[in-house]
Amino acid sequence: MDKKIAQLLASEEKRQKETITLIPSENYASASVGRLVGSVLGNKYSEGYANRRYYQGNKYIDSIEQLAITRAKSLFGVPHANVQPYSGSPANSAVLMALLEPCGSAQGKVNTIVGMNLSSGGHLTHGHPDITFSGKFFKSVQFGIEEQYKKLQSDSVGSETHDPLRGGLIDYDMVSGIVEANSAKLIIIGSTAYPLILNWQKFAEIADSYGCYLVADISHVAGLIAAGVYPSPVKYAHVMTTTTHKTLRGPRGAMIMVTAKGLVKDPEMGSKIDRAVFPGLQGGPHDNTTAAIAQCLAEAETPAFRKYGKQVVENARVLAEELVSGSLKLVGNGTESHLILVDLQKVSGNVAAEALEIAGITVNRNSVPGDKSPFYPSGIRLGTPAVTTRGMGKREMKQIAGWILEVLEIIKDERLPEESKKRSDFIKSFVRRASVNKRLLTIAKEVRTLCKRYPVP
Ligand code: DSN
Repeated sequence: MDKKIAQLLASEEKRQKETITLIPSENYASASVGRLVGSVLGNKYSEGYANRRYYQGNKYIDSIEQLAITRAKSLFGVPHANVQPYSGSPANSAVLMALLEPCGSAQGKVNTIVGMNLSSGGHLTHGHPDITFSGKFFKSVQFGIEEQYKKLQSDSVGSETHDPLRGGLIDYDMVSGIVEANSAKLIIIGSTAYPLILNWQKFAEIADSYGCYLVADISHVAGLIAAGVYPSPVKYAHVMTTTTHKTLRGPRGAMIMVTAKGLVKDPEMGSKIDRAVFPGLQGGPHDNTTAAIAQCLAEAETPAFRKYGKQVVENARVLAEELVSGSLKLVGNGTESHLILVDLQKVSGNVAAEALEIAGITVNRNSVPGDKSPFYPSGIRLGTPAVTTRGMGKREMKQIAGWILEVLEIIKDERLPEESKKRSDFIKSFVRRASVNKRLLTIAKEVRTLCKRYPVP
């Protein structure tokens, strides 16, 4: 291997081994998944679908793709699956292209989509305005949880009315009003930073009342659904999209699944989606990824994976409880999934994420409901899929929570300048100071000691 790239690979391997990954969308895939991604399957071209390819030599590729499809259908209980999308955003774009009229279409009528906004825990592809395909090619109207979140803050602790773990933070009546007022054609729902359970049934009631498609983007929770520890939208949604590398612990890829309910609404839905993926938006599928998807779906059917999913949620619950006892403020006051969103209030998410990285704990800065800038947000997002894969449990979650609380205490007086032009310099100078902070460096050493006991796969 070229020396430079080999050195960089070795450094990244070391980083992954010696630090704690709490980014909730990251995980460690199995050695078999890795082997397939790096296999000869990456040498092949196979535009089209099984038995309908544009290239010769696809005998084995056809079987691999069929196997992945059969396993996806069986694991998630759906009649149709497409395993070719390159990743989550292309998967969502294919669904919108398949089911809706974009602006500039021959029909001349752009359709409206409704999704949850980014700072409330939705995703860019759920209609984020102006800068994404979903907000540019379609009319997008978004909803958020800002009001409920504000109300929860002003309520006394333990309030009966706003116990988030009993009803979530979403105002379903408000969503219904938005769908009706805008004659929406499609609702796309899924969370990247909403820690509580989404009520699929309520979204389905809204979609069905107004004749909309309901698309459930289960990217973050697919592995939890497979393990039976998070509710599946399969009975409620028409389409489910998912990436395959998060809690599902497979390769970087994605799938689109049409449910039985989807085929009742439109028997052609499966073929419309297949055509939108290829030739609509993509070229040749990544056959190495397809094989690795087939592998991760087989892994996800095992009792060991069910145990893993249960432990992911349990670990997140323990971590959240410890952080709350340390007086941190969590969006939703806790978690019902694999992820936790900490509202840092006065400290910036950027500063906290940098300090934690110096201490050997990798998180990402994240918007909290109502935040204006995703670049300078006031939260950090944590999750337990990767540490659980390493075998960590309750005791380690308590230890990690202790380190996080300590790091946040060290930086509690750091304030991001109001003036946005000064912010980047401030963060650079903060990183310089923090990189020589003795306690942060000692925590990093303690983290390395813990990591040695829990090797990555
Ligand atoms: N980047 C993914 C995440 O971190 O949640 C979403 O696309």
